Amino acid sequence: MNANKRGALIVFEGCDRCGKTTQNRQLFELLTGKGVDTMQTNFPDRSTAIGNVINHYLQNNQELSDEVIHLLFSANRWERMNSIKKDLLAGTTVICDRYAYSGVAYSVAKGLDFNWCWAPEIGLLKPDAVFYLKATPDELTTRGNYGEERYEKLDFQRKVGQIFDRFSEKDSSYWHTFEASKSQQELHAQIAIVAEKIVMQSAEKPLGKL
Ligand code: DGP
Ligand code: NA
Ligand code: NA
Repeated sequence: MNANKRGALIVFEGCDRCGKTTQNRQLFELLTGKGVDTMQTNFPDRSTAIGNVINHYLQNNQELSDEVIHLLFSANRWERMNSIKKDLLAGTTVICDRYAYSGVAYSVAKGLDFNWCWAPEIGLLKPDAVFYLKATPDELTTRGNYGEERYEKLDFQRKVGQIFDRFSEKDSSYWHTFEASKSQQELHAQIAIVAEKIVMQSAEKPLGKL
């Protein structure tokens, strides 16, 4: 690829079980198939030392205060920033499952202050686009067969969804909302159209910060 052109940072956000991981993979396969140098990543990154603590917390094997786990999730993003930045500048498009918005949504849903939650995310790389897979409350009910992890409870997921809705209104210049209730194929087709535009446009723009 042209060494002067950077890759795009594309983030998927949404409640648990919204279909994000599948869409992330399908987008990766599509872009790669079209010759776009692309990599996939996700947060939390459970492979690091901090990620290991987060993993124990999510599996309910370790109790931590809401503030402490919040800062660890944020630190887990910060510890990956230099390498993601390097990839983007080398021309690789990075598709990321969850980001700072999950950080805020899950903690605000517990009752923490929105601005306090956002503060440690300030300065992270700014996504060129956030693809929000929005599930209706009804749909969350039918998908309610959640697993064993800490946050997989219906009333909690409803609150998380409300915070994502708030971001999608506030940051509408780069948030793109898709109805998670659509079929996998239909969603993929819609996402693909937007993603290809974002990849082209981002190549010419400087990287931003949150
Ligand atoms: P996932 O691997 O995408 O299923 O994420 C695991 C769980 O962690 C999921 O319930 C969402 C939650 N989560 C992801 N990022 C954050 C974060 O930054 N802060 C908090 N509190 N929870 C998060
Ligand atoms: Na999950
Ligand atoms: Na994930």
